[in-house]
Amino acid sequence: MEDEEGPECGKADFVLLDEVTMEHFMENLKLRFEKGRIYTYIGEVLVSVNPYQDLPLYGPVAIARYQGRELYERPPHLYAVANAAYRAMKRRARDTCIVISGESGAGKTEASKHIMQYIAAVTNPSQRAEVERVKDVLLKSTCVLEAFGNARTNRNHNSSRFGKYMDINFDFKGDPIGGHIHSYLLEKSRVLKQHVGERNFHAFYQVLRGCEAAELQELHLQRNPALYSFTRQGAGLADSESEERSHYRAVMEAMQVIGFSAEEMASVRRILAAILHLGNIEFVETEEGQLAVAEEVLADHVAELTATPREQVLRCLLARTVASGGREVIEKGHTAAEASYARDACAKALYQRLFQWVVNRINSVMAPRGRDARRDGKDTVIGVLDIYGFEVFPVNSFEQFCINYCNEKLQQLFIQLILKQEQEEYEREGIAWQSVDFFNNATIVDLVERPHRGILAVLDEACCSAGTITDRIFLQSLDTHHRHHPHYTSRQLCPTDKTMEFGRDFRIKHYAGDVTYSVLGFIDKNRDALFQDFKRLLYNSSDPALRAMWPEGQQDVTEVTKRPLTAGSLFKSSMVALVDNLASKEPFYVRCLKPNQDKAAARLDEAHCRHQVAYLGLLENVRVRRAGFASRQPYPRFLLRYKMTCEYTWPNHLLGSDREAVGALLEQHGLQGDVAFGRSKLFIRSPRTLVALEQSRARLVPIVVLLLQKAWRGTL
Ligand code: AD9
Ligand code: MG
Repeated sequence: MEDEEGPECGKADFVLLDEVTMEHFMENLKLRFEKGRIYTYIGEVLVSVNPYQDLPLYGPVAIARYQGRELYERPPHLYAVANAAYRAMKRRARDTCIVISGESGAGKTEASKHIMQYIAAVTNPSQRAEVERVKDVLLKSTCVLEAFGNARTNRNHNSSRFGKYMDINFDFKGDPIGGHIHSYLLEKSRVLKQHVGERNFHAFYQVLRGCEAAELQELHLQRNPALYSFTRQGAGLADSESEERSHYRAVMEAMQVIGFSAEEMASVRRILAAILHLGNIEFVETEEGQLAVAEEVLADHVAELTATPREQVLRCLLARTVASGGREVIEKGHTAAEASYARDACAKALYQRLFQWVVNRINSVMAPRGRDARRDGKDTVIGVLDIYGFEVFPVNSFEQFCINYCNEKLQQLFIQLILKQEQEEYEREGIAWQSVDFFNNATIVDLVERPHRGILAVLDEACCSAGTITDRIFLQSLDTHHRHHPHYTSRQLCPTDKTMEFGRDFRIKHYAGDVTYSVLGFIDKNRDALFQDFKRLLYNSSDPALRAMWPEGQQDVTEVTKRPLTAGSLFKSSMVALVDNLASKEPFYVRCLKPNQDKAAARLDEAHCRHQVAYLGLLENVRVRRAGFASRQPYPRFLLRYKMTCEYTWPNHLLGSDREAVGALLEQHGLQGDVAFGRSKLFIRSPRTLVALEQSRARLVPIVVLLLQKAWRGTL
């Protein structure tokens, strides 16, 4: 890796483009991508293009090059952003965060891993044991969470099916002393059903392929994923068996390092197996017209693996207990459809609780120790956000709706912070501000989350109504509320549009493109009901890990009258809290681009990238950055870079202040008319000035290097 980039690599910062047009932007992006330069700045924002191949950009040598450097000293890199966030936190004792965004498959998760590796590599020079332990857990947690929370989709072979925000806590020395993971809405419907060509969560295949034969036998499982309804649908697309086995071993080892006990890991395997067996249970009617489980042995397996009584498992599958006024309860038999529904709800809930339990266990071992003792305000945090990217599938449901709403929220935050930050900086430095027009997606966020009429509120209303409201009626209600909204439409409102189905689809014009959602299942997924009997059953399990996942199971059946919050409203409040949290920290942004739809190495599909550049608002980002000033630099940093170009400043200036020295330097170049002097920074209006300075520096660098070499060799 070279430290300097020549002109053949294009502009390392889009702010330096001669003109801010899509053509110029794309030309630079393409040129850099072809040269293996996948990173480019827009000021302090990093634009990253997924190379879909291993490039020699990472590892200890590269990390050392970025350690302790300023952002512009080296070619653009994730390490530089990680370093900037780390240094800003340390220098100013302020919390910072790194927000990684981009569509599914753009490289967010990989980016977050590089950032964590950088932070782990540059901290704890004194090798304190506790800090090393925390770093190990931080790094290993990714592998475990990916096993349980990621899956193969048609967009990405390792797609995050949950949102992840991780706080890393640092002590006053700048060493990591703990962390906390917040996870957001796991796509649990995947447990039951996967689109053609997709898979269930990795963990299922890893257990099937990775367990020893004897272990599998104990779990009553056979190796072949095609034997299980829940893992069958992605048939033909499985990773190779040896790959799956090595993943399994890596996950088990990571769990061990984190501190999961052997007994806990066995519980995890048993729960995964119980879910697979549950998926194969079917219901039949007996000759007496009674509902029964077709293969009772499967219910036996579920009972054994969840350490619950067989009779009760069967009862939960075939009937439910309902309160019949006062403290009376009666048992009501399921229809076949109700039984299937209950089975599926139980499988989804089992998996979701398992996932949450894994997250909680990791958090418990990462919690900063002696928290109360450290109320001196000296500990600080870097937050890293890696959330599921914007996605569009042939059929989009409640999950895509939530994921895309989440991306709208993050785009909104980006818009607000970028504008806010610029404005604040100009104010702070006493410089006049000139605003730039943005497409503001606030109106789409509002369409989704507005109280009383927003889509989530209308959905909640439908869920609260007693029984009879169907998805179709919910859609009619949406049409009534939003018929004039510029970002909402449906077949009812636009009868000629045959790409939507009557009574089933609505469409949102998202900032990133149009998405048609099918309302089928919206009410059900939002209600997220699970019969109380299952909760009680699992709470009474004699497996302590499983029991801990179902704390509300201890409630008495007659107590359960309060309506639980819906999935949508819980998600909305978690998004609002997330955005508030991010807004309270100093943000650094990584904007990931997906180069093509085929996961092909080294191929940049121009139309696809153009679209992303447009919707991410990257051109506007460049314009805002340049609106008043293309570049700003603290006086000392400016001098460090350009002092060699002026006799008054080389090797060191003797003027009263750095600001005066910068003034003298610019005057000598005749560039003083193009800048404004802020309180602590120099603001440069046109990129040409920067280019002129860079050229002047480039002419002198070889001479300076020669002089330095001679000086070292003692020949000078
Ligand atoms: V999703 O919203 O979770 O579906 P991500 O997280 O944006 O998505 P991810 O980081 O998983 O995408 O990247 C997708 C794939 O691209 C990875 O599995 C790698 O095979 C590939 N990738 C991403 N970034 C890099 C990179 N810097 N170098 C090499 C990369 N390959
Ligand atoms: Mg991801």
